[in-house]
Amino acid sequence: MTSASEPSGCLALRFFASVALIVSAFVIAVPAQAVDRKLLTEQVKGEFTHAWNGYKKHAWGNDDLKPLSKSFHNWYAEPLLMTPVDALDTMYLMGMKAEADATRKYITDTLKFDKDIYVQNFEITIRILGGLLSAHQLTGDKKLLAMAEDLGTRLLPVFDSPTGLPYKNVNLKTGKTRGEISNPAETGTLIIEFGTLSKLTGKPIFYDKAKRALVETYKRRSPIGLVGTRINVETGQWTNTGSHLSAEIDSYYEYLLKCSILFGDTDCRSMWEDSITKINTYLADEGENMSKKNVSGPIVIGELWYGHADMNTGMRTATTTGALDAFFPAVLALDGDLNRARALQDSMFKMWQVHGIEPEVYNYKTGKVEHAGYPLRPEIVESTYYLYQYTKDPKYLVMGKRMWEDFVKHCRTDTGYAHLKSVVTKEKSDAMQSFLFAETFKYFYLLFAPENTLDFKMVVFNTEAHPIRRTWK
Ligand code: DMJ
Repeated sequence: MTSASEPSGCLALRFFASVALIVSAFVIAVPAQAVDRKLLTEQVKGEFTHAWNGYKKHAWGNDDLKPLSKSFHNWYAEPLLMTPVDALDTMYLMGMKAEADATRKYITDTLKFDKDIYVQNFEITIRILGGLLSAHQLTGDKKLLAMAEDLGTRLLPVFDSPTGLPYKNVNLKTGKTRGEISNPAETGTLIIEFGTLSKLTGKPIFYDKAKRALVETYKRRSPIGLVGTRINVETGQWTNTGSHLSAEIDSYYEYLLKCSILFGDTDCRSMWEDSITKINTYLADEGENMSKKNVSGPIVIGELWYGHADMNTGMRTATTTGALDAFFPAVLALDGDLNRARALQDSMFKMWQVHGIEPEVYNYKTGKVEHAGYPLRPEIVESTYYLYQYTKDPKYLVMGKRMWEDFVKHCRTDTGYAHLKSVVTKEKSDAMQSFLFAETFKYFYLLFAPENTLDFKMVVFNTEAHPIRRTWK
């Protein structure tokens, strides 16, 4: 390990030598081969339908299917139709119009938010609010927008803290809040959904509250420009100063960039530009030719990872990454940094290949899995789709095909798809989160489907893969 007084720049350079040794032990197995996109597109749609039918048979009206016990799980005392709402826009994109229309009618007839339950603002925003808004834009169904406005209004009390940073939970009926220890992902991943709600309803309050939460998070960055893992929304003090791109921070950065693209918000742009510089300074373990955004020469394989550092000192605290971190090649590509995006995607695919499916936490210095679970996460597929969109390099189709085959092989059950307890043993666990439908199947489908399925350049995906179009001036 490293000495506590060593500057992080030297650390990064010295560290790269050991990283290079580890990664050179793996071979990027992306052989040139024809990819039958039509067949894969049909397979993805078929597997989506298989899991959807499992949900309908064993869990209809509830949040999630439990695919091993063939029962269901609800997040709260009353269901919020997580799976149908998350799945709806994917059905439309897959051309399942009759099924989608029936599901949409079920949602608009059944789902009410006047419920005496404390919900997690972040999860409800990205899944339900995002799902309703996206489906509204795809169909023009005004009932979906009315539902989104009702839900957004019920969530607004979260922002009534002394700092403007949102509480984690709110009671949908009473508006009471709780959960003062939050994190950047939860305080800063709201503006696409709340902002879109403002644009579509003409009511600025949603945009303004979510923007303030994003700015207040950014304002509390350390003197070297990093954010930590946990923050008290009442005092504004950090309670955990670990900085990284993983759980509890990840989509905060994603939304800084996407806010600037979707809304043309120049504050978001400058917050993003400052943040990405600091990320690349303190979190990256990288080789020499990573500093230019779009080098034309060949990429040096496997020379980029992002680790953990203390937000105040910049000292490396862990050399771990994982399934959640795999969203970052997509963000880099969206920002135009294709050199880093490609290199990082190669690293993530190496992580996938160690056990034939990616773990939740992987130490890229030791090559060891530190948390072996795989809850059907989409991020690495998302990044494969972005990389293919920006480069049209068939390598990403081959990469996606490999992942798809592994995913089906290890996670499919007779009634749906199951989380893996361990990517090492491939033992399954009895859960199937709704982002399987919103994200994992959607990104696999869009990767292989005809280019006119969705105009990639015309949408911004929220962090739950619900596409939002800028339909306002
Ligand atoms: C999803 O709910 C979102 O992508 C979120 O940003 C991170 N976690 C899951 C998928 O892994």
